[in-house]
Amino acid sequence: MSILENYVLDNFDKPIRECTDQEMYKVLLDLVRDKSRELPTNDDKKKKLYYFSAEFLIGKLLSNNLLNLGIYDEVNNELIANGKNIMDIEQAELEPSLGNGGLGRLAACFVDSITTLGINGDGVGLNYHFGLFKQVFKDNQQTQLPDPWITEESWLIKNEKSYEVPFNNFTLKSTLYDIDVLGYNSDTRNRLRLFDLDSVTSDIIEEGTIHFDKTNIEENLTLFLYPDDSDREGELLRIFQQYFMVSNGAQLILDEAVARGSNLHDLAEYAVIQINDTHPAFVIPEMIRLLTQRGIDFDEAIQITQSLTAFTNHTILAEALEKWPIDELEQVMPEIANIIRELDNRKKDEFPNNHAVSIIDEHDRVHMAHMAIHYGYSINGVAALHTEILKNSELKAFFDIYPNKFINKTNGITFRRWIMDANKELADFIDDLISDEWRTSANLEPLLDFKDDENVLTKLRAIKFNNKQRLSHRLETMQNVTINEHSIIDVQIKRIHEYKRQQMLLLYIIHKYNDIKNGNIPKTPITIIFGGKAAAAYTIARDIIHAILTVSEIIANDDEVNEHFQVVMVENYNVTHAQYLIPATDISEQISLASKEASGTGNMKFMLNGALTLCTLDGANVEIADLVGEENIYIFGKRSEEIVDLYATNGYNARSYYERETIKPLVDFLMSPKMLELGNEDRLSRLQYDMINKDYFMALIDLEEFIEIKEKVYEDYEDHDTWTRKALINIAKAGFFSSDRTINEYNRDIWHLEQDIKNVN
Ligand code: 26Y
Repeated sequence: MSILENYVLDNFDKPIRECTDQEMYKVLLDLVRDKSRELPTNDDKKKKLYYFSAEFLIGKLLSNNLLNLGIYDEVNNELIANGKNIMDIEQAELEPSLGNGGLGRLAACFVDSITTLGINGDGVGLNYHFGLFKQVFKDNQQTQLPDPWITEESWLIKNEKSYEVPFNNFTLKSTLYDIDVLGYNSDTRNRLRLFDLDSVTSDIIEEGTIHFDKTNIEENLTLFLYPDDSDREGELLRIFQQYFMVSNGAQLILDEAVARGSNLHDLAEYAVIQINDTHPAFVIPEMIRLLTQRGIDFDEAIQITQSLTAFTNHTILAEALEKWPIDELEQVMPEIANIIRELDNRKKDEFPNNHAVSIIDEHDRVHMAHMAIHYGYSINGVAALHTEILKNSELKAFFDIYPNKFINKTNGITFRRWIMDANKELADFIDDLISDEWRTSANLEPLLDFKDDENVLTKLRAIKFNNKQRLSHRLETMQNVTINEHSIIDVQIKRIHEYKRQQMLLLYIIHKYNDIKNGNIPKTPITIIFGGKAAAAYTIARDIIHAILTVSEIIANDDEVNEHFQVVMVENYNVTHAQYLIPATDISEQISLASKEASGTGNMKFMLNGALTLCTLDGANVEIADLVGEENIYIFGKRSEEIVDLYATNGYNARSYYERETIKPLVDFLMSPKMLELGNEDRLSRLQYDMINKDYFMALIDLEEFIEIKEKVYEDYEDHDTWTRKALINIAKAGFFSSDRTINEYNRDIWHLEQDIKNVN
């Protein structure tokens, strides 16, 4: 009997051919879940990693899990033989958007690699009923709706474990859900451990909005990822969530460690905690509290906790570094507030007069990162440049006292999702050229042998074209926009943030539009695609979305221009969209203000799929440039030292750039009659005012260079062979960015766990 028939008959008593896509989805889910369950966990290994994260942006799991189980082709062939298409079946799976962006997607790539390498390690987080909001465009503006993902047919498996979390005045009892995490061809599995609360209900959400009573903790605790925290109630809810997550996680660790033989004094031989940015940093005082409750004295509890906790920093942006008012902690969890006070006192005694390293500052705010650095044994940045900036400026005061705690771990991406699943045709072609060994080693360098092989370059172009067609088809069905699959596809997809400078690309678009109106027709049509959500409370970011959508409408309506130039903003950008967009892309926009993007991981995904990078020397772009060489990448803009210096000396004046004759008309276009006819005056005038008078992330400083290099990039595209050769070199050099390499390094330098698979490049 074939792999599917049994399941189909058991469930529906009819042949595959007669099942709906929804029914087939249920069948495949059952099949994958059963196959996963057959795999043992890694619990026979003594020491275990707990990757604590507020976000796991896992994306859809079906085809990824089929691939990791090694049965994708078998299943796919049987579906095809029965007139089914796996892509259609996948539409039935709802994407769990349990993350914002980079940090959450990194956590998802990491658990895949941890399992692939045969490391004992689970992810610990919360089971949000709604992930990040669903973005819907209305009148050229972003609106936010709840985005449900939990249905009858889901990957969640209820676990019997439950813990009590003591808040001030009341206690909440958790429910644990697990999602199995599979590795590539791995004979063991790990799990995501997602804590939840049975009393949480979507009934308290105001119909058609993401608003709800923020004080009703029992009913709202795990409802949303990052509820709006612009008021005190919202901040308190975030603290409730964080403490609920870490208290459950810490109790789980103690439970499991004791079951494996720990006497708690030796806990660090059984467990290591990696905290993904500061959101889970309350695990430090909570672990101390739990250990003392179990009879360990306070000093030793601190020592034990310190010896098993490591911290990753993902940002230098001040507004993203969490600082909670101590009185709010007092209100939610007084015991934890007291422990933090004690931890702070000890450091104030140890480092008198060194205010820069205080945990509690003079405004009575708790600096979560400071606590994590003092009371953890390791702190890492996420790209070489980022770690240097932490050491030399942002966290210099800490580097001076703990030089040995600082280490770099350049981010990576899982090749399973980002090429094998997202770009099957390219993956298969690579197999033909260099054998499939790269699928486990991530070594793509043998591709370099083909850089002058015209047949190979031609085939690469054909694959790119097919991916453009696939994208075009998807955008047509999802958003009713038609893109030209023969055009240059130029893409910026990421959260909308001023430092990422979507507004700079927008100004370029205005320049290009004017240029085409003036008769300079591009040789090949150009399609610029944006995707990304703005935080609901981030006004300027929402203004930027509005301006992009409005400009894109002007261009679409203009018959002199629309054959040659198109601007599209993908609605509700998420992991699934990314899997279609990235393989179709020619130009990867990585244009953050130097020093501000800690690493970026989209940049790595694009490179792996044969896009050329147009970038500033920021985050991991620096390492990409080192690997591919400057002739295979487009670099522009001010360098990070200069920018750091400009901030230190207050040396940037937006208006002086605005006054330039190349720039002024572009910024003023925002308030032109054409824009005002279709757009919202408040939003457009606020954006224009901000660009002229504040421009805190210096969109104007690099604009002239940006315009110049963009013209060069489009020009270079016309030499198809040279372009594709560069693309091939990019693919060949992408191996370093496999998250298997990253995890191998974490394990070698920070975690020190048993590891089954060692041959990573
Ligand atoms: C404080 C809270 C509202 C908050 C929530 C989410 C703060 C930050 C974040 C998310 C940060 C994030 O995604 N950072 C990104 O992490 C990636 C993985 O390391 C990096 O590649 C990327 O440069 C960085 O912006």
